[in-house]
Amino acid sequence: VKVVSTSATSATTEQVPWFPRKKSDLDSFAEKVLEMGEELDSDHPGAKDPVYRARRSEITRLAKTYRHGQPIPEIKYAPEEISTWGTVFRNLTKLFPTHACREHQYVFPLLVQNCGYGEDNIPQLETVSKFLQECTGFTLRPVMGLLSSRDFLNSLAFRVFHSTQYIRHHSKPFYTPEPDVCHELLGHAPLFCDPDFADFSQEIGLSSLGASDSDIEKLSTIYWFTVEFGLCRQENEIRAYGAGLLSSFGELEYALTDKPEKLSFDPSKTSVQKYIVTEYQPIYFVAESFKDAQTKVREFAKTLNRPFSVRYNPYTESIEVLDNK
Ligand code: HBI
Ligand code: FE
Repeated sequence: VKVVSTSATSATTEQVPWFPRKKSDLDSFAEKVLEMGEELDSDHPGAKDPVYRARRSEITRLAKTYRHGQPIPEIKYAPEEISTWGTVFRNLTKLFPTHACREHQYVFPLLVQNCGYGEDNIPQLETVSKFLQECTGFTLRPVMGLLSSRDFLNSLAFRVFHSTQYIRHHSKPFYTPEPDVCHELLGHAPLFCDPDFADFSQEIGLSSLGASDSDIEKLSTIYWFTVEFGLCRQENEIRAYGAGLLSSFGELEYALTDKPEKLSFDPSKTSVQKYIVTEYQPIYFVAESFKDAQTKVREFAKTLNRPFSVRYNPYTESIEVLDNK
């Protein structure tokens, strides 16, 4: 971790991990992907398919050279890719009416109308990004693959969501070991249209700026149990809002049964809950509302050891560092 002084503040001279101060600083993350950006793990369904690998490289190369302010390159998806999307789309949309939270259900038809969501079309990130911008000011930014938790969370402070643009391998339409365009557009994008969810996500991002490694770990865990696998209470029912659930036919169904344990979302407990990434979750956390979750994260952030607080200035698209906590 690079370390800099928070020189914008007078009283604070402590050294804190570097963090982006303006939106264009996110450009420095473009080439720092953790794994699978260019190479695929041996257990990846596409690892032994040279055609798939070449296609992926073609798409990730564009993400690598993308810079802030540019339009997101259009991808002409091949019939086989569209067919994979269609399979995922058809199955998930069957479950949404009974399993997705109200915010997801509200916006999904609007994405169909305005952004080309449909069984026969993979929407373009640029189209979706513009729509999100109009809803909540969130934008998408193409990414080669997994970023470090720190970089990924930091970008949420700017209302920027890093999104992959390639699709999972056609041999396993219901499985992907990493984010892909189905996960981003069917799971994540609809929620970023909701103002309270957008505020909640940005709150996690703001808390992560200049945070210690152990606090990043806690915030990542909160992110995991909310933005990825969160459940919420709505009119005496439990519904899903986490993108990992909303983009997985099997786990979405399972999560609302009485098999897994369901605990109330409480950052001090949620942030230290152990989890597995390779199987369905044995435990989920239930939020009362996105507003309530945001307030709880903000209170929790005050308990982290960071000698300053931050504020996002939307006019300059930059972070202001404040002396007081
Ligand atoms: N990078 N591109 C990308 N997409 C994610 O969803 C993602 C990431 N890096 C880390 C991460 N998610 C989470 O596991 C948390 O650590 C934030
Ligand atoms: Fe995700």
